[in-house]
Amino acid sequence: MKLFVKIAALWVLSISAACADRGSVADAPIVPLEKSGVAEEAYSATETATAMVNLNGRSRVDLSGKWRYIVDPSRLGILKAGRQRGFPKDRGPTNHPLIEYEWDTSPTMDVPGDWNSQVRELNMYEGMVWFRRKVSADPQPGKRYFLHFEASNYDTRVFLNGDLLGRHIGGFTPFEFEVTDKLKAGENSLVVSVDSEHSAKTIPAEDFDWQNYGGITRPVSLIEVPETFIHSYWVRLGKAGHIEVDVKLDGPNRAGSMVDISIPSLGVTVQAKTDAQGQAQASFPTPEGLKLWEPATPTLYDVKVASNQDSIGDRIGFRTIEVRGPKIYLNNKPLTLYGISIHEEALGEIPTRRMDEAAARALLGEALDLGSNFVRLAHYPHSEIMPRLADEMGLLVWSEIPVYWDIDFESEKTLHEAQTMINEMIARDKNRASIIVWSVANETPIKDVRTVFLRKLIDNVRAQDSTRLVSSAMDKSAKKDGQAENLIVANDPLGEFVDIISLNRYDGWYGPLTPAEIYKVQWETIYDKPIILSEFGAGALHGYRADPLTRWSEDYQALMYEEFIEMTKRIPNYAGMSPWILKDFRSHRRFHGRFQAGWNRKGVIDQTGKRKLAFDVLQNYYNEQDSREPLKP
Ligand code: GCB
Repeated sequence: MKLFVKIAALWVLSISAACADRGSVADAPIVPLEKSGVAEEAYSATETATAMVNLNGRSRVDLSGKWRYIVDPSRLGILKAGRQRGFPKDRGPTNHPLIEYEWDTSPTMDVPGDWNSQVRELNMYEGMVWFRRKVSADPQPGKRYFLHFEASNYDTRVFLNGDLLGRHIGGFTPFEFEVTDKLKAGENSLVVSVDSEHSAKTIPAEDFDWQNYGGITRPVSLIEVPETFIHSYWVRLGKAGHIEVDVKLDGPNRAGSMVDISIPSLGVTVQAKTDAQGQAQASFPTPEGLKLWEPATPTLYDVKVASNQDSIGDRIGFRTIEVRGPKIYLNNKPLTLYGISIHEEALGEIPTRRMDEAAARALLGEALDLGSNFVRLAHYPHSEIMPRLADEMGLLVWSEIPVYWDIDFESEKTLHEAQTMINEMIARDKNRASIIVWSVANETPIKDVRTVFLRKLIDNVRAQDSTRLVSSAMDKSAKKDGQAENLIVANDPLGEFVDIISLNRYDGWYGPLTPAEIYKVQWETIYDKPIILSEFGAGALHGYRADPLTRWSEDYQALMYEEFIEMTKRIPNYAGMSPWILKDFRSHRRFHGRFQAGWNRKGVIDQTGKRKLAFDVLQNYYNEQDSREPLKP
């Protein structure tokens, strides 16, 4: 069969991007925006399709660098009826009295990046900012071009050479627009508006406990692919002990094409033919000698997918994950999750959402040093770098969408947006063996409309992926009459639909108990399912030492960890934990002047990585449990 020596040269780029924003565009005539195709209705009418997978395997120009920006708190850059505005038009200097902006002299900031950490005045800003970058291109016949955004937070509109390409809602998942017919040879103007404001209608809504980093927070690329290209693939170990493959081609020759899938080091090559939609499936028995992926031995294989015109490689691990009764099984062996929760915020005195490989390695490296075999990537899909590194480092992953606290559960539109977030999360990461749990929400109120909403999300996840578990972090129990004060009953009706009952508990911090009274907390469950503590914790300022019953001290936090570890013995069906949280993180709802000053202090390390006493408590516990040793049958 034809192989994939199909050639790096194929991937050599024929596009070139301007290294920096070069400025100086001649005066452009003023075109009424109504005639330019940029009308307000168009903004809400556009939507994106799920983006292609695995950018690393593609021919692309990384558009990272300094982009010009304009802060637009009144959203004047969007055409308002009857007004001559519109930053999308890449005008140069002009004397027109109604056009009071000039891209070429506007300030610059780094993309990818959040504006909060880069521009002092924008530290707490929530609203609209416009960005512009010049992109030089040399489009080749027979090739297709896409502008791909790995994420921008929250509501993004993208314009190329003044035309709206589309709009994307959601701050943490990738999206792209095809620009094959719009990309000019020479210089192009790429203008992007990003609005980070949250409302009762957004996901999350207005109240959430982390810094709302705004901006084009993850990389933007101009991707070149063949006319018919490999849009996506999914290679995994299925339940029946077979390796299963799905491939999707996009382009005029997508139907009836042969695709080859190979795992050279296992001597496997198979072929499949695409259907009318460009989709092909293959399934083959698990090859002899296949080493399963698990934390102690995170084996990854080079996998290649090739079609007539395209080929792409990835590193993929194979494992199974299941729940049977109250236990979780990885590769058929009982598994306890020894984890830690992590926000997407880099270590450092000036916190940022921008995550490069070094920043991601630093966070996951701390999780490994703790002895974790598991990380909860809270509260939204993190940069793709995280699950890719987790694959390499042997960390199991929980990945979630930002349905957080109370959102507009009544709204069809909100449901649609949440479904899109799930689809985009799964599409991007389904080849990552490390991800074992898709979670649809965090701490939502118990009410029917919520349960119906989340059940639809869960059904959507299950329809797409039967090789992972589904959960949702819960915190409430429906109280029974006469229930003892310190009794926690895992009985949220949502529990019926998830695989793992995950509970966030803050006894000893938000409730009336002190850490010394946590021994009084008792547990019951109505579900024959595994229970994990998806959060617990206490705020502590690094370096503040005091009596263990003094709030905000490291000693108080350490005692809480000891008591919660002890409490796990009283939790029925106990299957693991991901305490809250690895690192102190920025949050605008943390007002305590002395101890918080805008930081949630529940980290077991502070923002620069200094470890608190609780780190040692957790590390000792995990090491005593042989948390990273090979699993036993
Ligand atoms: C929670 C939330 C988490 C908060 C944490 C806290 O229950 O899930 O997002 O940051 O509590 O520190 O209060």
